[in-house]
Amino acid sequence: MKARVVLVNPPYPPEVSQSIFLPLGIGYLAAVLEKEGYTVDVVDCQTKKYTPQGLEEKFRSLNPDIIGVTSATVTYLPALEVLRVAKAAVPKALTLMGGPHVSVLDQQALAESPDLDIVVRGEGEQTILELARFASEKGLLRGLSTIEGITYRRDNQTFSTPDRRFMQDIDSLPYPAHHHFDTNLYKLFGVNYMPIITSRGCPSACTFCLASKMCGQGFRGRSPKRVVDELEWLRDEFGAGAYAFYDDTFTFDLNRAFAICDEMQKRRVDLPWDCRTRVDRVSRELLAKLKATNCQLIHFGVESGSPEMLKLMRKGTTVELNAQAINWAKEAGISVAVSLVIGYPTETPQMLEQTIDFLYKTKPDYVYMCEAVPYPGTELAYFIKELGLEVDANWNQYREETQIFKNTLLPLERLEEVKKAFFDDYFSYGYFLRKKMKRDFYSQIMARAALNHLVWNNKVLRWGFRKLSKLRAPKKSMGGYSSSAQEQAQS
Ligand code: B12
Ligand code: SF4
Repeated sequence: MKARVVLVNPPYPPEVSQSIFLPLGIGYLAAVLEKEGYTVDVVDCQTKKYTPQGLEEKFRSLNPDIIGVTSATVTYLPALEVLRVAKAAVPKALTLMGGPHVSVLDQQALAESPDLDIVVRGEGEQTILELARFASEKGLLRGLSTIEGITYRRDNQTFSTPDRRFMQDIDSLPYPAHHHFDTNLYKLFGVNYMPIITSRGCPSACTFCLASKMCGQGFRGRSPKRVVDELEWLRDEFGAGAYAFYDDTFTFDLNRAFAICDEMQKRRVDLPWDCRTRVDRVSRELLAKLKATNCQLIHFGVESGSPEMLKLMRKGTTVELNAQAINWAKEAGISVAVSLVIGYPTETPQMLEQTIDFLYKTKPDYVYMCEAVPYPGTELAYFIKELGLEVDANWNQYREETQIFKNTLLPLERLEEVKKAFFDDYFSYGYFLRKKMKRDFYSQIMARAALNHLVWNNKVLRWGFRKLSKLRAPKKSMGGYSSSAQEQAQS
């Protein structure tokens, strides 16, 4: 009998307000399993709120052989709670966890949770297929030592099999199994904003980022034809209204990026889209080409306006390259969002001022200010340990808005002060109106972020907003781009 598999997207911790999004990892795992004839159910605890009893009931009714939970650091503790409920409901089920947090802290996860049987490290498609095959054919926990990329417990000991090599032919992967999700629940401003990943791997190794560990440093791109097939599929089957290209560095291979645009033009795929890339992987010509295919927003990892910080983060870019890419994109008519890492160890108030000056000089359309978060496995995490800085041990706090360690040179109060002063100025009424009047999808998201900020900072407006709309007051916004789950629901 073929194993029945349930895949779970855990909830965010109750104190965290985050955007909800179609989880691509689960989508890919479900797709490869279904392609091989396994029955898969998906439980998304972010769009549907379950009580522990409700979740237990759900698992019991599905009665699966395997229950797999995904997790990042911020969702790790809720994911353990899902496993506790899962084991109580279906004790025979083999429980798995994967994702960036446990790919690094595999042993710790097994030690912390008696309800977790196996950690899947790194890319999971091939591994889950092999686990499903074992669960179906050979009986649980037998022959695990032959499956690469897992860590498991047996006789009170943990065993790690060798890392699995990254898949080379990612074109052979099926499309993510979005049919398991009600895509209406992930809409933004009524638009079906559908995610796509056209490549895996990032050849850079910035100290604060885990991407090259999760997907490898070798860039693996899908063929332009297959990419555009998927774009058409998203449009025709799911009513996509805009595309989010979630590749780590979409334009790493400039020729491939040109070829994707050619294919989009040829096949008249012209919905608005946005992508993420490095400032040293764009040219004027490429940006013009992206614009011609309706790329409306480009996200650059600018990180800092201080050359010293860029060096310390091993970003491999310069302040000049950052400014040049922003100018080029604006010249091409594409809006620019920049992400910054602030509060990095050894950053001084003067360095932070350099970053703020950079923003005033280059005037990007949107700014994310992300705290330097020492995700397990990053060089930043090791650096902080080396410096002996005090670190927050609560995984629920590991997100861009929270300070996780104390930078003695740049106290939290100072950081908050600088951030607030910047956004008070940046998110002006003028900014709000300009974006609102532009009417395109991305400008509406930016206008909403500005409105949140304006409302949050103005007592009268906040009071009026509550009274008039009878909606809960928007959460404080400090430049986070994606709207929270509540805002998504309201939009
Ligand atoms: C795109 C992206 C996003 C998108 C989401 C895309 C989507 N629709 O899924 C957006 C912008 C919304 C996003 C949000 C956030 N992200 Co993000 N994101 C990424 C990025 C660039 C790619 C992730 C991706 O989709 N990969 C492709 C899919 C197929 O891979 P995957 O999800 O990792 O799943 C595979 C394996 O992990 C494994 N697997 C995963 N789960 C399971 C479960 C089982 C049972 C098994 C067997 C296997 C398995 O198999 C999957 C298939 O191969 C990564 C960097 C990277 N390259 O990994 C960062 C990354 C995952 N994000 C990160 C972070 C921190 C966040 C945020 C917390 C940021 C914040 N707001 O503070 C939020 C919330 C994340 C959350 N809830 O999980 C960190 C995670 C670090 C950590 N230890 O937690 C990463 C690694 C970047 C970094 N800073 O280093 N993110
Ligand atoms: S921050 Fe961007 S460029 Fe740097 S390693 Fe991560 S994905 Fe690659």
